[in-house]
Amino acid sequence: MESAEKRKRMLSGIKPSGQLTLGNYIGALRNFVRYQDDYEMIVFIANLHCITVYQDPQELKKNLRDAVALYLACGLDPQRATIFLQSDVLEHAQLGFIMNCNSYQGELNRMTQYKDKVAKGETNITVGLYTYPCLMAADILLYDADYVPVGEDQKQHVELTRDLAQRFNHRYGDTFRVPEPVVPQVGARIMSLSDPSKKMSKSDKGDKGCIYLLEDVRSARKKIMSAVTDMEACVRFDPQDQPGISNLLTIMSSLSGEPIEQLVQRFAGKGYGEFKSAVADVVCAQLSEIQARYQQVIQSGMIEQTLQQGSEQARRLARRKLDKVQRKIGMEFRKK
Ligand code: ATP
Ligand code: LTN
Repeated sequence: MESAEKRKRMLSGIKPSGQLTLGNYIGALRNFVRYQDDYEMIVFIANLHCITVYQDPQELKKNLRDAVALYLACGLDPQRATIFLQSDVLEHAQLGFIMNCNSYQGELNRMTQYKDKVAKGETNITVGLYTYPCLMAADILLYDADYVPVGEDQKQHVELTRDLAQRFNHRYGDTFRVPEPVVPQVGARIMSLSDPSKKMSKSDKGDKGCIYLLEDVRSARKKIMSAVTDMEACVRFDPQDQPGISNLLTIMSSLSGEPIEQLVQRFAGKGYGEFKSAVADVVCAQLSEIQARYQQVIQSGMIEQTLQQGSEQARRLARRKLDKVQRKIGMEFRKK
């Protein structure tokens, strides 16, 4: 039965720039699944965002398919959530350009992801990567999202989206809903197992620090057992002085639901080997469950059907919003 009160809308996306990781799962994906009962959920695969960095076409195709399969395997339900491929809804790119024209270079220069790449001396930064936050704003504003669940690294982009929405509304009259980021309290930034000062990242290829959702569980266990820790020999939550152990505590707590303080008590006086082994048990159990469902999804034909249905639903909403935007700007004068 339809509830009389209109549900708030939530929207998010993940770039298929590699295989999805445990960081993506804890920081984003599993929250989409949790929220789908309480919100009108729209999730997409950001395949425009991912080509801001060169992708091997064969690998990209596989990653795309796997990303959709993993959305479903992790529990997103196409009956409750709208799931689609960003490039199937052309309005994203169109509103993205309009957002480019309403953003300033100074604002984009301040985006941490871009600044970090410049600071590292990367020279082949594409124009697409530079303007990517404008496309992300378009993704969100096209659907009048109330909330955007993301990991810590994306909060700044949602804040820029808010600024752009407010600026547009001020210039052209009320057009966009101003969204709010939703960042999980635990697990918003899972760190690399091999360098706990860095975010666990799917584009760090060949890194021992990253656990992939479709990775062999034996390999995942090995990575956890050899995760970088410290010489303190004490399981304590102290991200500053014991970043490796704190990261493992965060991973375990987010997957098991057991509060960090309780885990610290449970492992008081125990060695790192025993603690790591317990973390590995929890991670491997979660991976096994996801991988079993992934196999079912891959064989079911659900992927095509989900994307077809999702893109039709999304297109309807996006078209209406884009028409409104173009009329407000004065760049369209016909009634549609
Ligand atoms: P890359 O590693 O290629 O930079 P990414 O995984 O950071 O990519 P996305 O795939 O777009 O980027 O991220 C999807 C979602 O997962 C975002 O909400 C992001 O904040 C979250 N996320 C990514 N990595 C982590 C992490 N290590 N910990 C927590 N959340 C994360
Ligand atoms: N930029 C995000 C992925 C992304 C996204 C979005 C997230 C693209 N569009 C809209 C939330 C809402 C990233 O790289 N992690």
